[in-house]
Amino acid sequence: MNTLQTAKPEHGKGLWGQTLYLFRRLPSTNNWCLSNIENLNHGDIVQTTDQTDGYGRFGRPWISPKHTCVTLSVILNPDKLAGIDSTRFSQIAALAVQTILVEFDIPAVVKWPNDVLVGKAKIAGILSETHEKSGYVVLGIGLNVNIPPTTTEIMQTTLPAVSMSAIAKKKFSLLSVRDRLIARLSDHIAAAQSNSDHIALEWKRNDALAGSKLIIESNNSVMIGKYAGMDSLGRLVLIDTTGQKRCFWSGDVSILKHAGN
Ligand code: BT5
Repeated sequence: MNTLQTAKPEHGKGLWGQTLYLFRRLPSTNNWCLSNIENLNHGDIVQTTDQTDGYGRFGRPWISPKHTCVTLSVILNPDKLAGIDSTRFSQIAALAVQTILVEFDIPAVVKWPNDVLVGKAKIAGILSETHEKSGYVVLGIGLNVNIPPTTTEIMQTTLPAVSMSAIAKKKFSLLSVRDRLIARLSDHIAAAQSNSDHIALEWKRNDALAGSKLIIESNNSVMIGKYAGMDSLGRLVLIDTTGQKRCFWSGDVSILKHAGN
């Protein structure tokens, strides 16, 4: 039974000096937080280094071979984050991951709605879920740190997957990657609160989709068009084949043609 008592609390290591609870093993940090939200506070973080049944959007599996990934969930109370719409939390998390990767000399970019890529390969995924009764948001982050490129589970993902160690040809300390990620998450949240354009500007500077022709699947329909950026609400904007502007709140995007191809 994984209760808070079975976790190692690291006081001061969460967001804004809150507590980080480190579990030896959990099926899913997001799922655990959603089931135990009453014991958690704004800024607390739940982490495991052995996530056995992680998931992404629409219940897709999220693979994290043990002791090789940062897998954690951050608890956010939207009422305490004036100035940021909670629909933007996952974009802030993607920017925080992208920022630390660049700091580690890994040329990462963000891909709408919730991915971080290096080249065409996915290195991190973000999943934001809202606990209905409390309104708290559980912001899950999975980052591939030391996964060897030959790991079979990771070779079976639909998009190619990659890890920090595979790119940099060296291993990273999971703890220092995690601590830096939490620090940058706090920085991006503060910047988004003080400047309503922060997310859009940072996204534009690091956008994997810039200039490309796309196919988007959303709500059981498929559309092709030219990417026209992310708007100030966080929606993907597409110019369809008739020249009409279309905006999407959610969906799965594939690049048909890169800029310059
Ligand atoms: C995501 O979903 O990318 C969100 C992933 C969120 C994972 C975190 S880990 C901590 C927290 N606890 C959880 O249980 N979840 C969160 P989506 O956009 O639906 O992408 C899922 C797809 O990514 C899968 O269908 C695979 O093709 C691919 N995938 C799975 N594991 C991967 C990995 N380690 N690296 C790259 N791609 C992966």
